[in-house]
Amino acid sequence: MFQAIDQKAGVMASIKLIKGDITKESVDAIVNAANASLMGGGGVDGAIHRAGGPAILEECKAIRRECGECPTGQAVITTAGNMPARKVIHTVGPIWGQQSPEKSDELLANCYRNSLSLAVRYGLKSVAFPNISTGVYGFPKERAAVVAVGAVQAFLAVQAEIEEVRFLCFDEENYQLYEKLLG
Ligand code: AR6
Repeated sequence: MFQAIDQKAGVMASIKLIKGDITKESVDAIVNAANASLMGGGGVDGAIHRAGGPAILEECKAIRRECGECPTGQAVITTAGNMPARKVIHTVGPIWGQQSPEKSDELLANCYRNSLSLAVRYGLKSVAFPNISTGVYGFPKERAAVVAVGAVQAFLAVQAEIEEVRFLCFDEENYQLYEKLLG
């Protein structure tokens, strides 16, 4: 376990690194690496919709009707359906190569920041993240890990609400990268 100091409250928010399947995590919210349509897909998005059941897609459809597509870097929230988590926060990572590397970093950091902000707004205290954009969207894994850890640590350093963040690494390469960064 790795810890970040909360400067405002003087309490510690913990960062945990876990190798495994995010759909099995018992946390207040798991984050989904979705696409702008919010209509599901492959990778972790497919796994979350399969494990959570149709209630997630129903809520995604309602969000689409009300708000349209989800822009890159933004986040929305639904039920977690049948999964142990209480909520799913759906965020849309950048597709590597669609903008400059620097802009991609900023958009990816926005995914982590906006997901945590949404969690705070809903009173959710523990959040598990997958390695957003590092699958189908092709973001270089090491670069994405640096952005993810930096964005989460910076967020936790100036807030009092989130108590625990888990990085869920599905593949060994990502796990090793995060271990190096957090160790
Ligand atoms: N638990 C945790 N991580 C997982 C799981 C799981 N069950 N399954 C895969 N991963 P990706 P992206 C990891 O492709 O790159 C979808 O079709 C995987 O090893 O799921 O953001 C969406 O609908 C990788 O490290 O998401 C979008 O169209 C990470 O999750 C598009 O893919 C992200 O890989 C989003 O692409």
